[in-house]
Amino acid sequence: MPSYFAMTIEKYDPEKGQMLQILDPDGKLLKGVKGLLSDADVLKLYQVMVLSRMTDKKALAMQRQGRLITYIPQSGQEAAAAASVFALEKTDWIVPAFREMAGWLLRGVRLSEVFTYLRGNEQGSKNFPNHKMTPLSIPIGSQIPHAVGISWAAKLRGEKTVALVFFGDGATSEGDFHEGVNFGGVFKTPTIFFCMNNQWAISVPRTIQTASKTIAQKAVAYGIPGVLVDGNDIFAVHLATKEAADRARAGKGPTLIEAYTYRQGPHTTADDPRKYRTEAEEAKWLCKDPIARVRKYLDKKRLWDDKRQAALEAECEKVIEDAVEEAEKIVYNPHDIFNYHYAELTQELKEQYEEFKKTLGGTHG
Ligand SMILES: Cc1ncc(C[n+]2csc(CCOP(=O)(O)OP(=O)(O)O)c2C)c(N)n1
Ligand SMILES: [Mg+2]
Repeated sequence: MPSYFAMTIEKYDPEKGQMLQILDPDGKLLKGVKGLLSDADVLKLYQVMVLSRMTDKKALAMQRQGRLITYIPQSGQEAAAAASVFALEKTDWIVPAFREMAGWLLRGVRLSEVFTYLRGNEQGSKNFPNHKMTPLSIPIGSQIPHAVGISWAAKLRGEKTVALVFFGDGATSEGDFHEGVNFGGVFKTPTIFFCMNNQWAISVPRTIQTASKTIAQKAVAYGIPGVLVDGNDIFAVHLATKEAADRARAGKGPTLIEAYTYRQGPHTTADDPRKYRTEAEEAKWLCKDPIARVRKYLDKKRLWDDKRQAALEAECEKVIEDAVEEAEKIVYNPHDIFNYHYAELTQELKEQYEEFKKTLGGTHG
C-alpha cells in the first residue's frame, strides 16, 4: 500500500491518478488490501451517502419551491465527508465548513436539525455541540483556527481528542488557513486539516487558486505531513484520516489531507455553473462518482442488488419527509436575529434590538 508521506512529493499529478487510491472508479480494490473497512462498514457508509444524495435532491427542489432560503449542494463529495468522519472517535471534534452532510449525519446530527438550519433558523445548530461538532462556518476559512484552538486545548488538558476541520480549496487562499496550519505545526496540535478540493471556489478554478501543483504539498512548508487522496474513494479517505488521527493522538501533531473530489452541482442555488465550466468536465467527473463506485464494489461482492436499493431509497424518502415535516413545524424565535453574533451586543445593536422589541408589540417574550 502506498505510504501517504510519499504523496506530498510535487511530481505527483492527481489528474493522472497519482494519489492515494484504493478503490478505483470501476469498484475494484487495490491488490493486497485487506481489513481496511469491513463489509458492514462499507454498507453503513453506502447507506449514509445515499441518504445525503437523496437529501440533496429534495433540498434543491425545496429551495426552488421557496421552502428553503438557499441551499449548498453536496453531491459528489459524499465519500470524502463520510469516510473521514467514520475514521474518527465519537469523542473527536468535527469542525465543518458547509458541504459535508454525509459526515454530519454519520456523527448523529438529525436531518431535521439540518433542515431547520437550512430554513434560516439558528436553532438548528443548537444541538451540534452535543455531537462534538461546531456549527457550520460560512465565512470561508474562519473555522480553521477554531479547530486548532479546540485541539490545542484538548492537548493542554491531557485529553486524547483530535479535531478534524473541513475546508475547501478556496479556503487555502485565506490567511486563516496559513495561520492555523502554521500554529498547528509549531505547537504540534492534534488537528487534521481536511481540504475538500472540489476543483472550484464558486467560479474560480483550482488551477488559478494557487500556483502550487497540489494543496497537499503546502504541508511541507509548515513542517507537517501532507497526503493527497482520491476524495471519491472511501477506502483511501478512511486510511489517510485514520493514520492522521493516530499520529495526532500519539502526540505527533497535525496532518494536512487533500481530498481530490468534485462538486457535481452548482455552488449554491444562486449559482449557474454553465457560465464557467464545460459539460465535458462535468461528465468526466460523473464517471468517478463516489456512490456509484461503492455500489459497483458491493455488487461484485454480492452484498447489494436492485431490491435492496429500492428498499433503501424508500426508507430514505420516509426519513427525509419526516425530517422536513418536523423542521417546517418549528416556529422561529424573532429574537434570534440578535442572538449568536456577539457574546455581548454592541451599543448600536442594543439600540436596534430595543427598537425591534417595540415593533414586536409584546407578542413575543
Ligand atoms: C471570508 C469569505 N469570503 C467570501 C465568501 C463568499 N464565498 C462563499 S463560498 C466561497 C467559495 C469557497 O470555495 P471553497 O473554499 O473551495 O469551498 P466550496 O464552496 O468549493 O466548498 C466564497 C468565496 C465567504 N463566505 N467568506
Ligand atoms: Mg472548492
